[in-house]
Amino acid sequence: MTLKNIIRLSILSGFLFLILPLSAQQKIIHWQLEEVTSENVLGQWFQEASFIDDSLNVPVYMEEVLLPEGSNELEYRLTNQQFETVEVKIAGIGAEIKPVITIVTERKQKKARVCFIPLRLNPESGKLEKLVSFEANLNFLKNEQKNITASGFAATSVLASGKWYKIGIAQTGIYKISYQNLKEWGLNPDKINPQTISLHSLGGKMLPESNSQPVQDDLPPVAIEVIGEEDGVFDPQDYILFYGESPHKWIINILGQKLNHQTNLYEDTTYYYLTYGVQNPLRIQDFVTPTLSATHRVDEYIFPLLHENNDQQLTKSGKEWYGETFDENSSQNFTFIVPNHKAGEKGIIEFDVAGRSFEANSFVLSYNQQELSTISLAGMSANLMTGLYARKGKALLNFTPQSDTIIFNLTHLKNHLYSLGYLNYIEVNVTRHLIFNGHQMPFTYMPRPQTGQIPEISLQTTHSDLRIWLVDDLHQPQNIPVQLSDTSVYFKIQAYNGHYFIAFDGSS
Ligand SMILES: [Ca+2]
Ligand SMILES: [Ca+2]
Repeated sequence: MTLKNIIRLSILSGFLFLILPLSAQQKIIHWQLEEVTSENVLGQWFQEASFIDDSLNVPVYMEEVLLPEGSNELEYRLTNQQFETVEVKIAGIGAEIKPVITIVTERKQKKARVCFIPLRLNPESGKLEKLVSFEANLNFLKNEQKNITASGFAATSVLASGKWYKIGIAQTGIYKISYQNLKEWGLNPDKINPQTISLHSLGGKMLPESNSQPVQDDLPPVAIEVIGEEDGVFDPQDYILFYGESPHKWIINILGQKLNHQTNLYEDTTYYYLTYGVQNPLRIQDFVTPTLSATHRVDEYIFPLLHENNDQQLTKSGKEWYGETFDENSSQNFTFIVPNHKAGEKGIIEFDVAGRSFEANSFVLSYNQQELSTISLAGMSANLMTGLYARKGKALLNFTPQSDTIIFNLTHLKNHLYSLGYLNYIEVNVTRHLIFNGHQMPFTYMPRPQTGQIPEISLQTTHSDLRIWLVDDLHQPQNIPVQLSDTSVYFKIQAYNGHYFIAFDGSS
């Protein structure tokens, strides 16, 4: 079997925590008045604000806490809270301030990101109040040794019983868990009935940014395939296959005939939880092929690529993180590899930048020595107290790839020594021939205007045992029974909307 191994393995058998020394910090929130005044708009801002909550239009407090070695959870409690009344009405603010804590790994460093809206509705007066100071009580929690029965989770959680093994994945793909993997994780596969193995995950969704929105705190099951489970014995050659999805997603955009990237702002890992001893756990089912005749044949697909580094935040009011800086290094190249690109088909490129300069400045994007697009940015005043730190710009355009290797040049043009440019991201969508490449290959079906609704999708390959799963629903992937010709596998599907697939090579 040549499937990808589990990339990042974090095995947590049970969740018992050791508590490291407690620390309390006095915090003050420096509120400032803004010009906006209206009964339903909070005309206030505070220096410590990190971004605006989209749904409530109020600033959000964010704090990042480095986790000490060995600690992987943070408990954050607010005590000695001091409030002042605010004369506005905002629906959706609760009586209590509830921090949302997300553990993120950035540059191999584990951090807890604590976010909350520093507002509450005083249940007695019925008035809105802003938090002006509080004491932050931090408990660094540590996951203890292996093989401890779970405790410490909500009683309603599926995690409350049985033994749980946590698997972290960073890339979308088919993952294989072997007999040997289970042994390495401290399980005894000889004593496990493979028919009772169950996998669970939330699937790497972004947590709602508003703490008034509910967070799903239980883990739905994910359908898996367990090869060799029929006899009820986990033999050394038996294994588990599952579809794991990265927290960073690609979303089919039929109108734009492209895939839109959706970067998860808080996580770069999706966690899957494996357990056993479950009655009727979910298994992968076969997809039911439509009986109607195919309306057209499809042998190409739109392949998306993203260049995005999220290393720095520019504006206090923005959630956006930026990557490369254009300083003295004002011209940089970006390379994208598109195996089997379809010659003559137009690609779509979107790039997003920011400039910080007293004077007008611009970004020029070129391909093959030809200018494709210019983004012009106006100069800005240097008053950082207004929160305006940089001006943003974005462009979407077509280009025609000339080869499988595509190199773009991005140059920041400026007149002032202290002008700085920043790249947010470059997103590229290019048409590829549907030819199986590597050991596994995610692909999508994108409906086009004026085509029928029963495409016959044909994937060129020499593997007679190539498998394809339909993965529209990451909790319920379906196995597609494919037909074979000498050079391809093919199948029909009813397609009013786009579909997500993954092909993988099941040869040993
Ligand atoms: Ca078996
Ligand atoms: Ca970004």
